[in-house]
Amino acid sequence: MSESEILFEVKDGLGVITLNRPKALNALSYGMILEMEKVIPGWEKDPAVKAVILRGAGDRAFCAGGDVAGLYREMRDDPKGTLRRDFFRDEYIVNRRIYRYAKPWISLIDGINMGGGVGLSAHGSHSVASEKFLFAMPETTIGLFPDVGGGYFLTRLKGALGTFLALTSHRLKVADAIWAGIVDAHVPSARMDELQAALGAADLAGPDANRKVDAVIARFSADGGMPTLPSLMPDIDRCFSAETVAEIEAKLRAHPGEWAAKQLAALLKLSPLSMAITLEQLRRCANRSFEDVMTIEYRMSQRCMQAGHDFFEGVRALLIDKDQKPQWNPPSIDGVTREMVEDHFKPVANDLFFD
Ligand code: QUE
Repeated sequence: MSESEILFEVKDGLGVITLNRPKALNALSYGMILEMEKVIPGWEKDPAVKAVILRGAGDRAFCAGGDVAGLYREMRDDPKGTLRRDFFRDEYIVNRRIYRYAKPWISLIDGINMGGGVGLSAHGSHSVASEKFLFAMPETTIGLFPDVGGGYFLTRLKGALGTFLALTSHRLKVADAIWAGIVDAHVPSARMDELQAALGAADLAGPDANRKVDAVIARFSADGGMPTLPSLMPDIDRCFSAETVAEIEAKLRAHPGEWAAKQLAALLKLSPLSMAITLEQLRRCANRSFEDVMTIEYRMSQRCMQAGHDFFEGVRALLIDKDQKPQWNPPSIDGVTREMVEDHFKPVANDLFFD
């Protein structure tokens, strides 16, 4: 086995990328991001590559997110470090390259896919998920916001579903992810290799390459089961269509039943500032281009990397000390001012723009 954190191989006309940190659930390190950005532009022009396949090593995860522990360590040990600036910039450049990729970008998701992993899969042309699939945008849990293009795809989901997923970190299994339009099809874990071989054997040439990939995937697709979201959507729409986090909390408080009480209890554990900036992110990103969304999210990311932000407390409590008891600042939503929120959307010195 190679020790590389990410593997690249051209095989049967497919550019195959394997995220290869199985012990860290394939969490995306800065090195992995840089290597992707080195290889994938070349594959886009290389006639020997007809499509890209993205997979995760090991049997648990596709990708658990970004390597936020690395950002935490730099913040703690090296106040002048540049990782906090460069990580998000280069990650978002890769997300945008995938969104605009000229060839099929096919993610075979056989396990956990959260945060940064969603940014590598959701913006591609195709994604399939196995029975081990588990999706979430869990960033409000650690004092961040649903980035990597969350502002783009979450605002395009039905009703208030995107707001619900963004604020609560709610997890979806494969049936719900298909229903939501976050993945295209269910392919059983046991058939993922076979699907890849069939894509390798297929003629994917021409302008209808994406349609040809659809047809191959359809041969391996199975029923993903019954989604739970259809019956929850009335409650989600009623409680999560609101202008402010305080209003959402009030609606949940007033809403009868166990579901609303559970959502409220979940929200009350999360970073109030994260929830407020996330709601503002979704408002500002609705109907914007992918590139505009990445500019907005980059500004937000840089504000979140400043000393004293909830992000460091969240990573500390959830991933480093694992005490599960983050001390958020402010501790509740009534402490979050308009100015604190607006601060996350101001231009930064090293702004990220695309032409
Ligand atoms: C929220 C997140 C992340 C998270 C947990 C959250 C995240 C992330 C990881 C993670 C998980 C396992 C690892 C690792 C990182 O956890 O982005 O290195 O081994 O990468 O509540 O956003």
